[in-house]
Amino acid sequence: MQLPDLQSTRVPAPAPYLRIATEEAFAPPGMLDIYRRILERGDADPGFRGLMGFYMSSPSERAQHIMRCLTDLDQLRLQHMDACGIDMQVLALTSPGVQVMDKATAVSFAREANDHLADAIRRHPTRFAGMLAVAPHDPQAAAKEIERGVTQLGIHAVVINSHTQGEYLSDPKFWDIFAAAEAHDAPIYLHPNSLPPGMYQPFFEAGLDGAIYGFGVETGLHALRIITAGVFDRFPRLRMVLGHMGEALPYWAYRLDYMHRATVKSQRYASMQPIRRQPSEYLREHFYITNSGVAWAPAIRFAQDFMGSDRVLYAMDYPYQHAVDEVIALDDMPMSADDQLRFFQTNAQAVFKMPPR
Ligand code: 1DF
Ligand code: MN
Repeated sequence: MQLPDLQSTRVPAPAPYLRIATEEAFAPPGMLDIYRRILERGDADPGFRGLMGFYMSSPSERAQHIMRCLTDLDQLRLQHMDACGIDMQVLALTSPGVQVMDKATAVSFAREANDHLADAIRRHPTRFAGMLAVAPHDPQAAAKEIERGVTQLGIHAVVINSHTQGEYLSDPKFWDIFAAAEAHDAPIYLHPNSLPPGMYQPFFEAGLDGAIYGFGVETGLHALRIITAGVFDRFPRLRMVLGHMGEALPYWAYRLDYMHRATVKSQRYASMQPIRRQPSEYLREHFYITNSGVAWAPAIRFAQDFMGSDRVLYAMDYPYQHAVDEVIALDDMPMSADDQLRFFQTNAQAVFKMPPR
């Protein structure tokens, strides 16, 4: 089994599908100003300092490139998309978005960011779609922003960057957010965040806290907490999206089901009560997954087998994984034309409710 060749500099050929990338990051300059103030205060959690503190100050080529790309929603980004053969990006406020801000700032900046995003989509309606930023630490305000975003801005999905200051959406105090997402049929993309203080050190000391591993572990944990807390029994029409190959959860499915059954039966934890279905059934029926960061056909094929090919979507993770070679590798996947059309185009159009173009 071969890993894709990451050295080639070919250009993607025209394809019989639109390439729609579904986990693409941006940062309004005003958000970076707020981040700078948080970082200067000196009391930011180590995960945030290690992540955005790094990108905002490192002279490395990668960091400088990422910062330049994040703030642009016009020429530079469209140029990069064209060079990679990307027809459309589904944009999300870069992690951690507003979730690291104090509650009042987060609520007001989420609105500002969503207006900024809606403006970019209006300027380039055939190139951009998006997800709404919300402040989970004010669940009522987040619910209202989902309503405003869907009904007034025409943005039909929500992004939440995993934990909010160490707290998880499995806590019922956040469930107004799920109620609003369900009522407006807006899928929630559960995107990674830097690790919360209680998880950070053992990952950080080995250099494994970031996108290499820590992000996926923490976001997968979050999705599992939502499943085992019974969120989908309470909100039967709620849909979610996970990146990075479902943060590896499809690969875990058998063991999750077995051990969940055994744990519930032995009444080992007050926090793990019976739920209606097996964890893998919620995964398959309530989640979509994207391949962000994993341009590797065998993993994608396994995900399609497990989830169904109508639930696996393409994502690049621009600008953090800005790689034209990966687009070419994915064009070349041994896959039926129907499944490849679903993967690159039609699943994204359905999940993010894109207008016909
Ligand atoms: C990184 C990766 C940073 C992802 C991200 O947001 C991010 C990274 C600050 O490589 O440091 O969204 N990612 O989704 O893999
Ligand atoms: Mn990402």
